[in-house]
Amino acid sequence: RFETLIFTVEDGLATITLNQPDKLNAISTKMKAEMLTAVREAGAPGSGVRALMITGAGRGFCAGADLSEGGVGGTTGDPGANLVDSYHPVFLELAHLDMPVITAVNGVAAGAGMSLALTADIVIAARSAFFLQAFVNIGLVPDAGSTYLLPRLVGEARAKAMMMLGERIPAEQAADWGLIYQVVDDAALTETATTMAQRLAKGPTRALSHIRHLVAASAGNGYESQLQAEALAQRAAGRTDDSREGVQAFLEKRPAAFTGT
Ligand code: T3D
Repeated sequence: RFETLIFTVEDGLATITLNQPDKLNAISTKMKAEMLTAVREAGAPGSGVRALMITGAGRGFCAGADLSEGGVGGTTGDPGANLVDSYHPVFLELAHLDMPVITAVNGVAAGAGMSLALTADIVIAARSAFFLQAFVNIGLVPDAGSTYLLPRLVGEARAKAMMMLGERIPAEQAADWGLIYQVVDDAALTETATTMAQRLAKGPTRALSHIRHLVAASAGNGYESQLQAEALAQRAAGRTDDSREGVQAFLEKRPAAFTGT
């Protein structure tokens, strides 16, 4: 059904595998459209999806905008319009998902591909992967959320050095900096990330969703507003079946069986 990615759903876990390995899964116009469709399907009411994992086929995770298509920068293209028209819908759809998102970064994450990796709640990378703010190397500025996410994750000093120098940051260094959650051996990435994503797909989905939206909101909220936001989310979480089940399971000294409701 899709040409540029593989989309599967199994036991509540949706997986998008970017699948243009010859160009390190660079983001073509077609890929953006297909990503939007896939993310929307995952998030659609009644889809049964409770977690989303994004990874890449081959040796790259995603090399950012497909530069072979033309239209990126130069005198003919309008990258600003490209962003608004076709990147932002995908990235906003991802940001608004009411479920946890994991990226399994199997290789280079460059340009908007790095931005994509960082949209996840949990980023786990193969040891050979690296992160690259490639934009400056082609005379562009970081986009698709990088100027928002990166300083928050690693602080302005490291963020600006990455953005201005356009150097490769190896996965281990990225983890040391707090840019990503975990690094694992290349051979262990798929299994480790899938196990983590499956666990999230069986988690208390409503609470997990509130957690991701609360943390996102914290960037723009003052302390008092964030306390309010927590109280509202906690009221909603406290009314879920999963909350009742979690407490009951604790009292009965058994693992909780969450249903996502
Ligand atoms: O208008 C808009 O869309 C605005 C939005 C902009 C968002 C952006 O993401 S701008 C940034 C775009 N991305 C880049 O500038 C990264 C370009 N790629 C690289 O710097 C390097 O390829 C990597 C550091 C990612 C990987 O290096 P390496 O040495 O491991 O691999 P390679 O040999 O350079 O690439 C392998 C193949 O993938 C190669 O093709 P070939 O020669 O085997 O036929 C290469 O051309 C292709 N490839 C890599 N990146 C892209 C790409 N093809 C198209 N677009 C790419 N971005």
